[in-house]
Amino acid sequence: PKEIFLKDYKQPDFYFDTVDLKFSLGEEKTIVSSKISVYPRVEGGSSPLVLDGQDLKLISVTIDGKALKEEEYCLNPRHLTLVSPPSGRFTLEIVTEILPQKNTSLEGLYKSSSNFCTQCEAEGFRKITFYQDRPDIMAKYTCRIEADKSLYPVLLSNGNLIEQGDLQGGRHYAVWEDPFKKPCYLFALVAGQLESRDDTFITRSGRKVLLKIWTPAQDLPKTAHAMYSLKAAMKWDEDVFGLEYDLDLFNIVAVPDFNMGAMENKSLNIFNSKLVLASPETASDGDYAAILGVIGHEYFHNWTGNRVTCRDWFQLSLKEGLTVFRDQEFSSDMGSRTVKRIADVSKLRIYQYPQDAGPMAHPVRPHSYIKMDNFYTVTVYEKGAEVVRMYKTLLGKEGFRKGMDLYFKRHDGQAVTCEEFFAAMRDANGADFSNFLLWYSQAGTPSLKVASAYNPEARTYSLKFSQEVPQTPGQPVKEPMFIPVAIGLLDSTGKDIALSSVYHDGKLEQLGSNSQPVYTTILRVTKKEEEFIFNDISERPIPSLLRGFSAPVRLHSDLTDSDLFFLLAHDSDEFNRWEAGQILARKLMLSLVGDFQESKTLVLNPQFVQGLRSILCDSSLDKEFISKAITLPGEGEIMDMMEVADPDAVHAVRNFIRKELASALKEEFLNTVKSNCSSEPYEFNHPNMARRALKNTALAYLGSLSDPEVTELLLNEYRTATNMTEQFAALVAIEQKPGEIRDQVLADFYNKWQHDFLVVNKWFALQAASDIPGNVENVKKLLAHPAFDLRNPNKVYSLIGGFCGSRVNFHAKDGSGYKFLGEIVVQLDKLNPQVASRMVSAFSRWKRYDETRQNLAKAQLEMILSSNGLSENVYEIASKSLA
Ligand code: HT7
Ligand code: ZN
Repeated sequence: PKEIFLKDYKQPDFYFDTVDLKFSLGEEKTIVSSKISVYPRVEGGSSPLVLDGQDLKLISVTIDGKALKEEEYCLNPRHLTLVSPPSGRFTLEIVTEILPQKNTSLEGLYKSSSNFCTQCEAEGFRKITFYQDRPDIMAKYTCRIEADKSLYPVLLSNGNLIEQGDLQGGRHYAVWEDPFKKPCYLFALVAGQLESRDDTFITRSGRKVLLKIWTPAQDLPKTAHAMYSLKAAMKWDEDVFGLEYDLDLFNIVAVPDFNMGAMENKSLNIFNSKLVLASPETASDGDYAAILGVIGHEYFHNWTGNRVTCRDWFQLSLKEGLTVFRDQEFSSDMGSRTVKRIADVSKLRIYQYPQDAGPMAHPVRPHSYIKMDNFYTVTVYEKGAEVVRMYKTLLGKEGFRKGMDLYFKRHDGQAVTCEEFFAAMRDANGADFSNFLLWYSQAGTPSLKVASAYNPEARTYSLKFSQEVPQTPGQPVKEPMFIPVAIGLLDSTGKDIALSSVYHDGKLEQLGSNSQPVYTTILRVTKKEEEFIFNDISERPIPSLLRGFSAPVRLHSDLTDSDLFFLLAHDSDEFNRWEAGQILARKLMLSLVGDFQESKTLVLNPQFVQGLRSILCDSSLDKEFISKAITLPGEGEIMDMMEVADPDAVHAVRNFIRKELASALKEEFLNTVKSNCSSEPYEFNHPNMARRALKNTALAYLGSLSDPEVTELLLNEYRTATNMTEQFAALVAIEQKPGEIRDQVLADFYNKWQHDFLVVNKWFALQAASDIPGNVENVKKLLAHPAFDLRNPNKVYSLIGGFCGSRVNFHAKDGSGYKFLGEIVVQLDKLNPQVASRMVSAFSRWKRYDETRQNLAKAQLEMILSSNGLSENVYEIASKSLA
């Protein structure tokens, strides 16, 4: 397989300005005709025109109406090359035949249930027709669709519907025209039996936009929340960024077979049904929140991605990092900012930090790839969003908005790079960002150490920072990064100290005054070692470091346990209150893991129990915050901190602490459950979600006890729940204990929900991730369950992905979990390489484990690599994992 490098980027030799597509959709084959107006970058040049194409049958190719002779083009499995095209403008017409019904890769044109749909990002358009499939080719499109009228009554594409009518033989057609230039990855087509929920949005300039959400008729009642989310997103983008929707129609289509979450095709977003369909009975609060965020995300792409797009795929974070940041902010504004920040930082730590420390580590802007699909990663998305957040932290809300305005003013209608975004932020604010661009090019999570010293005589408080960026594949030597550290200092009563000035790098900087006190300031750490000295500090303060998680780094401070308990109780930065509790819990868990490995009796620190009790019982705190604050760090996070990851020890210790807390705080947890019950109908709003989150966390703790009173309570909760959030939480708690009750309740749940595939996926995921010993056998049985289908990505993510998330069973020391995954990956790769490569990633950190596990996992990776006809997708992940 060929590796593609950022440094090799070249401007295209030819541009396209209009593209007229015609699809004749059939039951066996589909004929695609394209008419492209082509012009060379340099008039009179003599370059060949190389078009990408995959799995296409070429029917004809003409230039300016003349069919090309055989010697005038070259065809191979990946390209159609026009050997010497005209040196001026010309019209290229190509006819191809494709087989969407046989396309199980779910990229290009494919069938989902009985409907046609497309997925072109990143490089799926080349499976539809021969084209320069790269984002810097931007053209205006029309699209004519012809199909059987009874099978496909609805025909959709980008832009505006300009013509429709009937044809002979029971067929009909529709013609769509998109007035905006776009890269081909934003092209979309949908044809099928669908109905729409309709609504309107009046933009702030008074234009009326028709909004349509399309699903099979029976699912329409479940689209109300998606419509609410879309309207909220449209309003938010106007309010916060002044960005208005630019067409009179916005379509969303929900499809059950989709490799990722959703796709931002211009005015025709296509969504995985999971992220559109919701009712209180079938979707949890988590699902509702995800729908809000993803509907927002795809809508926000209309400006950050579509109007201004990427020059090449290395710049993916330009649109994805920025748009994740925008959806995070949107969700924060719609709910609780602190809780959203905690959720986003947890996601970063649980998924991105391990990637940054493993064989697939890559910069936010990767330097190379074999298959671009493999770079839709948490690094590009989530770390990319943290990079955008740092601009905002450094510039403030107004400064950031100025930067965004300039970015659109300069680049609307263009395909640009991350430097252009950086320059807009810098120029709009006259800012000095020193070496900030390193965040795009250096992989690895920086480690930041802080040592503090108080000088009572001088009334100064010093913080000495030292940073280290770890080695990552291909990057053995790193430079120091620009790390914005938001900091506050607490006095002995827990109040924020007003910061007057800070001395740094030979300069004194004034921070606040009596009339304008400053309680949080941003230190710009840019060197390997650096000291900041705060003046006029009258007592030894407790520092609240990296407030709001102001940079994606691993922070190592010299805070003592008592400092951390103090911050947990008093910090005005709620994020850091949570963080203090997490640091304490991580320390505690690691020390108990050591005890477990030395076969010592485990004893839980009573101060920790007391700390959690006081959080749990503090009625002044937000309930969702309490739920997060009393949740222990995940097993993965603890394993990441160990020299050699020991899944059994970490699992045993986490369970031990959970049980100890549950029995010590049983009364408190029971009261929490009781006082957070409600017979009101389900509502998706922060107070209600927070109430349910707290109640469910308490139930989960109680579920770890072997206590008939608790079992009765859980069963009652399960039976009487009127919404999925509460019913599923009870089921999860019951699932922890193997036995007859567990089996009966799982069977009952399936019987109740077997008609709803999204709920059945939850049922698969719960059982797959179970910690009950030897669960691999159960998962194998579920593979043969009539509701399972290896061709549907959601089902694969639930059952196989769910299983890989279970530390004890996936990492079983007999290798049964690894063998199971290895065999499935080979099978899956034949159907859907993108999904198979996501699954094979579960092996990528095999070197973190003991020798026995290493050998077992390595053998599976080798087996996968030696299998016949392996896709480039899986090859890239498996080979990099072994390197
Ligand atoms: N921009 C979208 C990316 C996407 C995708 C990428 C590769 C393969 C399949 C895909 N489906 C969607 C999603 C997003 O907004 O981030
Ligand atoms: Zn996106």
